[in-house]
Amino acid sequence: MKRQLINVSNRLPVTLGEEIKKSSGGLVSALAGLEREDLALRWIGWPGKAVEVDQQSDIERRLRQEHHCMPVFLDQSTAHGHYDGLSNSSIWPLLHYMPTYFRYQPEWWPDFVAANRLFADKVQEVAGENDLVWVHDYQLMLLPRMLRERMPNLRVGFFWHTPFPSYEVFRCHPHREDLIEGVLGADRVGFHTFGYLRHFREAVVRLLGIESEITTIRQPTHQTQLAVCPIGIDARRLEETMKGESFAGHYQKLCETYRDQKIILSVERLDYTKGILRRLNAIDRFLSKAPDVDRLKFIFVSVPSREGVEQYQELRQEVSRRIGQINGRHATLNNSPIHFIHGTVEFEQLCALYARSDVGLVTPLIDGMNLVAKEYVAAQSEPGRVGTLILSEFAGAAEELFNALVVNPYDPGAVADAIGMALAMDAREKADRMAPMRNRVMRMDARAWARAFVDDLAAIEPAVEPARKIEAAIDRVKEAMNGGGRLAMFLDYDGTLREIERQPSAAVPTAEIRELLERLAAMRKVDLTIISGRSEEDLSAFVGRLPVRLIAEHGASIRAAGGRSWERLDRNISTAWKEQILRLLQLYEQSTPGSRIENKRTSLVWHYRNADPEFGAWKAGHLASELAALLANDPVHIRHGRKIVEVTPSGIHKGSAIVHAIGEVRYELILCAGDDQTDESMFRLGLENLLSIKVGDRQTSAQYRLPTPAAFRAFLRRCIGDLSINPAD
Ligand code: GDG
Repeated sequence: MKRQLINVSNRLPVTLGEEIKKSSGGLVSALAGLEREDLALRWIGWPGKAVEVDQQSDIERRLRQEHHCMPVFLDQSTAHGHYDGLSNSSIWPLLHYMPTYFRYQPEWWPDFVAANRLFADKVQEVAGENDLVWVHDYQLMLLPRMLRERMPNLRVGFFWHTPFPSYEVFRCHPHREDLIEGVLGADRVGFHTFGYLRHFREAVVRLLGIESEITTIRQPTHQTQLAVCPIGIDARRLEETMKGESFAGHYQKLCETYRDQKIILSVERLDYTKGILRRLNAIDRFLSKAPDVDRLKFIFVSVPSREGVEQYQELRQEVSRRIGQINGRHATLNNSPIHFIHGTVEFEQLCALYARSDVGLVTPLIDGMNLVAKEYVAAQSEPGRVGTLILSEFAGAAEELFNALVVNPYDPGAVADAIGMALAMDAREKADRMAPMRNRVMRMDARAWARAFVDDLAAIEPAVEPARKIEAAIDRVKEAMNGGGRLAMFLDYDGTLREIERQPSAAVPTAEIRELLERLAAMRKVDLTIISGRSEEDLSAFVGRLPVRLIAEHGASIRAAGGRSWERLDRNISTAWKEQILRLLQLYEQSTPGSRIENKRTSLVWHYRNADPEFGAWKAGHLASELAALLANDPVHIRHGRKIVEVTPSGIHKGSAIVHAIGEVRYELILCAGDDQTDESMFRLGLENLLSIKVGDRQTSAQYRLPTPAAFRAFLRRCIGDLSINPAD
């Protein structure tokens, strides 16, 4: 069977009526170009209006058969809370740096979750394990994570059509963590510009505390790749339209109507991000000084948008009021300078407008990309009749269209001057500016964009290691348990048995962990040891009451199962360096808010988990090099681990503590499990009956890997015959 490319966007590209009409947006053509022999295209989305329950199955059948579309039916109230509410009143304004437009009602959140869940149900119904899923935009931010939880092998891409703002703005959202975590379920996340990518990564680091490289975010279950892939226009459709008769007719008509006039064109959805009111101020200013207003026509095509959201209704009224005012002020007997269309025009008419206009005036206050700017450029195909593009520096498109007259839309004087310059520009300069832009826009079109994204998504290896492999480990443990010999278990605590907490003192064992350890400890043939970098006090407090052996401070002390006193394994080891190093760490603690020192018997640790993540990491790098220089001749080991820098005597490590603990006992199997660098000394012991398990995603010499502490606990349960949980979960 063909592999499917399942494209999921909030809105299906169809209009429901007597007939079902397929819309012809850029995304539709871009993806149609991908339909190859090996890829079958499917669409999932909301069909645009609430459908009566008794009509749903008929509409669904027709959508599937005629258009390969799978509808997600939402009742009116869920659709309102999801779309008008959470998506467009709370997330959209923040993505566009406009917290003053932010509105939030707690009852919208359950609608948002429910709608995303219904989308996930539909994907699950349609998708096979080997398929590709491409999710679009902020309305579906929770969907990638839901899909990963349900179908871990599915390859999921996510594309942001909007900007992604600075963390300082995004953090205003009450559900910021859920939203970001939702997106991180994807294998690949695409942005129009590097600026948006950089902001997104920063939000991940600061909100979720995940350390990441610039374009890779490692998570226990998979990696998310971040990529810059600016969207393009449907160049082929535009070119073909401009060859057609309908276009020629409209073009001719425009030339006649505006025979002696210069046209300055703006096209957009009526949205506060598009900068319409500020643009009108600039036009007002320009007209006040313009020598011949009769020769000028500003045409606005303002497409009605999100009319269910209050601020859009207010904007519409304000725009009409301002236009009336400006036209009143500058109209002459023969002309009123602004022609305002509140509606859509046919694509042929739009192309004719682009081609006939002398200036394309595109001045959003902020815009993910802005395809109108690119379409305007593409329509300047006749060498003798080329217009000029004025483009806001805050549109993503400005990064590619830098030969335009780039303006600051907040500066009415600068925009007014740019209009003057554009109208006065000589033909040569217009052509010189336009040619390289048009070349790029025609080549890097929507098809090229979609192909690049999908090819890279398809090349990603399935995220989860085959469950089969861990089954082999379970079999080995079970075999050892059923055999005649004994079994030793050396289990690290934080990050292995127990999830990491921001405050180390909060990581007390849960009831589930206590019960699990008790069951293991009660097994006659099993010798259980908890082996940790924690102090004797911490370990005693956390698991000291259980009948298990404890090894503290990475192997510096050991306490027998049920024992009370600790045996010190560090008798001949010097800690004379501690005093001087403590003074140094105190300086770092003082200058790095949120960091703190842990003074253990044999070692010193500087923790920076609660410091600013970037500043903390930077200071930690400095500290590690300073320590390396200071302690070059001391028998210590300096470790820059997970949000810590630690100095320990070099003779002490978990591996040697295990050798000590085992002593003369002959074990059938020795199981070691851990999550960080200090656990590698156990994994590298080289004993032939060793079974080693790494929890988490970093490099390791362990034989097996599990993604999370929860998966490790499930593994232990399986080993002792509790079949209720799957370790691959
Ligand atoms: C979002 C992001 C990002 C407009 N009026 C008519 C009409 N249009 C078409 C244009 C263009 C599209 O609508 C508008 O696209 P934009 O990119 O300008 O803006 P948004 O709708 O805000 O889109 C944006 C985009 O997603 C893609 O990632 O660039 O930043 O906000 O294609 O041609 N089409 C017709 N009649 C009209 O009256 N036929």
